[in-house]
Amino acid sequence: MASPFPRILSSVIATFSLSCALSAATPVNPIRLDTVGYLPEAQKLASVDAPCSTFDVIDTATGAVVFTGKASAPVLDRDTGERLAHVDFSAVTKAGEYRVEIPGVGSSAPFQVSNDVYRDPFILVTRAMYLWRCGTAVTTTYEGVTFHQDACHLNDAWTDYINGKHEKLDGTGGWHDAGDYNKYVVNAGVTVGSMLRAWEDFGPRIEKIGLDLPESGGRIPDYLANVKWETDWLFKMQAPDGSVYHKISALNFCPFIMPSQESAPRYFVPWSSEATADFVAMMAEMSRDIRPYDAAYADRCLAAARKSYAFLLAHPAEHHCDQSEFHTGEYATDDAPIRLWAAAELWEATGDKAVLGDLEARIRASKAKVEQHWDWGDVQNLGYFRYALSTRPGRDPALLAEVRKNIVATADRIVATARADGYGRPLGDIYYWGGNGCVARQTMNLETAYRISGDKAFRAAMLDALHYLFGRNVHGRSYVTGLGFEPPMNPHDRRSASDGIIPPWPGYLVGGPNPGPADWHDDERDFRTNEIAINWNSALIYALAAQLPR
Ligand code: 9MR
Ligand code: ZN
Repeated sequence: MASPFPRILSSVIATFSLSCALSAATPVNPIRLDTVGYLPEAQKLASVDAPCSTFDVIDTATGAVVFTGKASAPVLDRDTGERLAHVDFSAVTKAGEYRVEIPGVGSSAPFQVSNDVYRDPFILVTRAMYLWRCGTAVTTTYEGVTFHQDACHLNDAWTDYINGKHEKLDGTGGWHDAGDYNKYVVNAGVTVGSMLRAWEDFGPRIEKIGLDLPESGGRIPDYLANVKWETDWLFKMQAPDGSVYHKISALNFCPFIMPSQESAPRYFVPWSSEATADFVAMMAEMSRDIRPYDAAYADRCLAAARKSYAFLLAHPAEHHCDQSEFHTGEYATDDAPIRLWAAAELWEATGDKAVLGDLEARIRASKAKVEQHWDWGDVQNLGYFRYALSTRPGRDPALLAEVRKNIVATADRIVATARADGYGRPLGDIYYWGGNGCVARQTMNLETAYRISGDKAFRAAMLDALHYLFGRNVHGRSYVTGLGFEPPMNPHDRRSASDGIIPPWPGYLVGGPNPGPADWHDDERDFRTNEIAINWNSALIYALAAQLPR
């Protein structure tokens, strides 16, 4: 990715060492646990980076010791190099607020135990998608602070790069991508896919929750209306021939200004097969999910999906677009995984035998290799999950058995990885750009495997992902703005950096440590570890939706 910062600053950021990052910051609490909290019946573990033997759990309301236990012997954590003991306070099941106290070590951050401990976080993180809206004013008040953005990018966008003429075509709406304000169809793919998958897997629980959106009170449930804001925009990204424009973007990332202040021209960027395939999948999926509430919209989505699918069949070669004049997000990748997901969603939406044939040929060609951790380029996983859990008839039983077996085997590896990690991190010792989002998205592998096998270990490991992201990590901090203990205060988010308000916009998961376990810097310049992005938030939405009360 072209850097929005001078090369020299990027290399300064990149050369922060693990030790420097650990020692330069305020001291890290050695008792690391989920600072948001735990479900009553769930396993509850803290990782302790200090010698310890016994520990107490204190009820913060009364000061009473409600549980006393013994810490495990310390174990060397391979990636951080720390010797971590575990304390297990699963026995604390009564709703309340608590902290762990260890003689000679100190006291943990407070945490909740409650049946609906992830409900408010779910609302916050889902509403954060609304706050990402482009082309409209948005406002929210959180913990007494009001955040506001005026309507932005009302001139989206110019056609210079798609037809050689300097004309305006309506490309308003949609979500900004991340800490930057551009709009990319490929990253919309995994985002809409993860959010709609949450609706399909946990809809009855989600539907009970109001999101207080401008659309609230209408005939479409809030959660779907929230996603529809993006599909409304996607229609504008489809060319008359069915190809789909890759993105709407300025030539460069803008400085830290509010979105309504960005005046640089923004352009439609030519079609790509990746964007076209993602479009097919998103529109086919939306057509199914929204049909009970708005059949006409569902029909429009399905017609658009079919049209772009036909275009893809007529253009089987991978087609990346020329982005050479653009120094913004690229989101260029192998299109085969995305074509697989597109076929899966269109088949599920229509039951069309020819589309199933295409899907199964693609699954065979891919060897049904389920990815253990994945992001915007690996949406074949969404295709496998769809294929495996569909109730439609007609699948090849041998292939179906193979896909299901691979999903379960991959989830087994995720569970083993989490168990072997000192912080229960389901991604283990792998760290890359956006790793936090991938930790959250692994919960989809686990939920799918659970639905296939019924093995409760998968459901338990889904909580490990949340615990890591909310503070059971080397920093002992929450990685989500506005939630838990010492959350990020300076995310790489242009709104947060330029609105003149101290707390950052709430409900956003930052990319996380990269390239090492401690390489996270709560510094607004550090787009490599401290940026926010729609794809990562969507994964956290899925992970939280899975834990909503029934
Ligand atoms: O999430 C993307 C990551 O996988 C890539 O390695 C990185 C570099 O290309 O780009 C990330 O996506 C960024 C996008 O290019 C522009 N908007 C912000 C995204 C999050 O950092
Ligand atoms: Zn905008």
